Amino acid sequence: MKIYEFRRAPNPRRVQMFLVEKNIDIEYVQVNVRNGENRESEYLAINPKSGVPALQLDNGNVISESMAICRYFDAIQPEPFIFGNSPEERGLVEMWNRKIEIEGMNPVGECLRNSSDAFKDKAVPDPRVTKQIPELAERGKMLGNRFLGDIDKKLSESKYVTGENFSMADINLYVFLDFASWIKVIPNDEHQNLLKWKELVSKRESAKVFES
Ligand SMILES: N[C@@H](CCC(=O)N[C@@H](CS)C(=O)NCC(=O)O)C(=O)O
Repeated sequence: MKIYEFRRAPNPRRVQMFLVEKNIDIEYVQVNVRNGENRESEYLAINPKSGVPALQLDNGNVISESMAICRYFDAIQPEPFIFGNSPEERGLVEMWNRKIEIEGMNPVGECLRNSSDAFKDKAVPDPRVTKQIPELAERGKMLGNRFLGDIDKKLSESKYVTGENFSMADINLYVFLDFASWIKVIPNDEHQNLLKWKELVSKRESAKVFES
């Protein structure tokens, strides 16, 4: 079993952090998305959509999508509980995972992919040509900043995103913050709750994946 990934890319980071929290060791194979290796036939045979990460099982089957990969390992080894323990907690983790992805990560991705030369004709993770739309970059940055305010407000109510327990939502938020800094969407003095939370999460062993 192995995971195809690109170490410093945000979606692989989500899986890396999750696996450290779970204490699961796995073989990683690097696919250099910067030089387009993920759009070459060898990798497209593994994931036809070209995105990383992708998990290849020992029987050859492939699971792509970061959250699906995490869910696969969670089903094999439920503890420690990262997707919540009680039904309520599970619902909240799912809710915040989706909000962080839809309201945070996607706009930041849209900003980057619609403004950077590196993504010319590659505005979505798909091997087919997709033209950039500069207005989406502008809107993505605005929405990224808006999300900083929203999540700061949420964190004024609880220690972690969904309550008193660390969860996948915290991993997603931590990765979002790093990704957002690429487009200069960065918490400031108005985001004290978020800054305090970031300090807390940065002390976890799993946050060290950002050093690799
Ligand atoms: N929805 C997918 C997104 C995968 C994705 O977009 N991965 C990025 C890296 S963070 C990628 O492969 N980009 C390379 C490209 O678009 O060429 C997931 O959650 O894993």
